[in-house]
Amino acid sequence: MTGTFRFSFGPWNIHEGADPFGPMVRDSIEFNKKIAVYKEMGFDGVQFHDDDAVPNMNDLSADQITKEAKTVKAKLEDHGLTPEFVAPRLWENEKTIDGGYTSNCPKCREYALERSKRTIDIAKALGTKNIVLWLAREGTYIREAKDSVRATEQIAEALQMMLDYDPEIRIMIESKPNEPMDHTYIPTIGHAIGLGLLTNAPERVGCLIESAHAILAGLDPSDEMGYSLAHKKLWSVHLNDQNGLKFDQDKSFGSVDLRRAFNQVRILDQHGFGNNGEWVGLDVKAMRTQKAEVATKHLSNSRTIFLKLLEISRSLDSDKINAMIAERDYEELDLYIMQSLLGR
Ligand code: 3MF
Ligand code: MG
Repeated sequence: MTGTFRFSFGPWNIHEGADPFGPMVRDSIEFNKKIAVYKEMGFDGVQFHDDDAVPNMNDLSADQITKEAKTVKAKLEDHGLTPEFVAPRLWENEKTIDGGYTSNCPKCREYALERSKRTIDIAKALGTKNIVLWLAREGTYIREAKDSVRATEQIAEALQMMLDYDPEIRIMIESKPNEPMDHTYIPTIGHAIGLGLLTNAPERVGCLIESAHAILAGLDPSDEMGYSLAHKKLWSVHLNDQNGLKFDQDKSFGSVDLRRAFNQVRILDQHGFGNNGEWVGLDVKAMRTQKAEVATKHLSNSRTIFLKLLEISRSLDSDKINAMIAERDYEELDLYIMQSLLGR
């Protein structure tokens, strides 16, 4: 089996280069200008946070939000772009200081649920059934602040509310072990898949794997992908790279560990990722040092690296590999893979 690969990214991946220790170093680029560069770089899909589509949504009524989102849909159509998913941004507003669905404040939890409904309205208006939940602040800085049983139930209840609100949508959980929280409640893809089982429609709950998030959990991203592929739950990915256990770096795909990237491409290809319309999302950040005119290279480079690794993966001699496996000569297999990555 081979996969089918179409590429997507979110407008936040073309950014101003601010970090926690310094301000913006590049001017903001308006949404219209951003969507004009997708096709040129070989991307056909756009990922959204709810407020990437409707920036001032907290000041608008539900009807106004839908109306606004429809104008965005028209802009996408002008450029021949497809919306991949919409994700509620539940980590910036003051009402999400203590979390969204697991906040200890009932009014804040209500805000998170209402905002999630508006996200679904936006997805509907844009023309996608995919909702992504990165559960950014659903966790603790100190354990005693929340009850982990109740918190898990609250997240599952939020999923159920969304599944009931629109019977067409499906939800992809994006796990991440830490940052901004010390510990999150959904740190790995196994947790994400398990969460679906607490709803009455697990077939509508899948996952999105981000390479760096798996690495931050001390796991190999390709094995996380394998686990979710075996469950038929891998509905999207955020490919990138990560230099050890630091903050979430979102480095260009393959730029730290080429072999780790190769194994992600290989597992996706060998198990037909994309054949049901799944997208290869890239969640990468430009280096702060990058000048404005060339601050999209991290995206096009990541795609190029993916396609090169795909070529290498497809060029491997599977009879040769099978013979080495049958002989249990994994040293020889190791060299064969390394030589292939080195261009022999
Ligand atoms: C956080 C992330 C986010 C999510 C995005 C969609 C900026 O570590 O990776 O990307 O992927 O919010 O859920
Ligand atoms: Mg991400």
